[in-house]
Amino acid sequence: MIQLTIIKITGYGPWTLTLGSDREHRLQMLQASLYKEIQNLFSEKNCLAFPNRFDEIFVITNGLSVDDHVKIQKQLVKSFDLGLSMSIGQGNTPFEASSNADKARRSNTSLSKDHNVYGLSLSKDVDFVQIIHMDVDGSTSVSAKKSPYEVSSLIIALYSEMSTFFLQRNSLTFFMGGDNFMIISSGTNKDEIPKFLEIVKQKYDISFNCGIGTAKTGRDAAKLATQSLDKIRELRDSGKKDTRILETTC
Ligand SMILES: Nc1nc2c(ncn2[C@@H]2O[C@H](COP(=O)(O)OP(=O)(O)OP(=O)(O)O)[C@@H](O)[C@H]2O)c(=O)[nH]1
Ligand SMILES: [Mg+2]
Repeated sequence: MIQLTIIKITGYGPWTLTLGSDREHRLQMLQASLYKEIQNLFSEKNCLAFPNRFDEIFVITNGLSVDDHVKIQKQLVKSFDLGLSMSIGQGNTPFEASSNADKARRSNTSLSKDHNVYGLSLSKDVDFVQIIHMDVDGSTSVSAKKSPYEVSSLIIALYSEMSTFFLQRNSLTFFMGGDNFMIISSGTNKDEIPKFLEIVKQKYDISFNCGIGTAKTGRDAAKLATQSLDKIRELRDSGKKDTRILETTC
């Protein structure tokens, strides 16, 4: 099972209006610092946060109790004027965990009323995360032939393709910057990756390298996924072997 926490700014829409119309620069700074602080506090606990929409952040929180969430919530309250809700969900797949988190918040099922933490009672049987770190092979040479915004447009198209393909397999895709994507995977779709690689090769003439990491916590799984990806590059650059998909398990 995997545990995800969805963090959302509460009452954000009405609050933004109180700032008047010259507000966009302030909202951008607020969103960037909120993401930074959330990544900072959760990564200290071996969790990993994913930039979803800027007012909503997903975190893999395997091993984190309600109390741990409350402690982080108290820290965040000190730094930001805005309220945040935290909805915790567990499930056999990342999609199921995220749906359970969302259901708990919508039905007002609280784990800590005072601190805006929602969720059903938490099972301790949470010990599995699989992350796929996808990275465009040779994006520097792809970029050299296009203008910067054409590169962005291609990355958005690839993101959309990846998100749709993996959501159908109960997995959640996030764009991490540059030519990097991370998929919180359901652990059953490794055999599906070659199918995805074939689609993007055919449609966009793009090749991806896929490092897979499996561990108990989000940070460890991401570390192993990136380690697998670096190993693929190493094998490629040494001319030993052309591998596209590699898995490391702790
Ligand atoms: N989020 C994230 N971004 C990275 C990481 N490594 C590199 N980047 C970003 O990705 C961009 C592209 O770098 P690379 O993927 O190394 O370049 P490349 O030409 O595609 O080279 P190969 O991937 O080795 O084929 C960099 O400019 C960074 O912005 C990473 O581990 N995580
Ligand atoms: Mg690359």
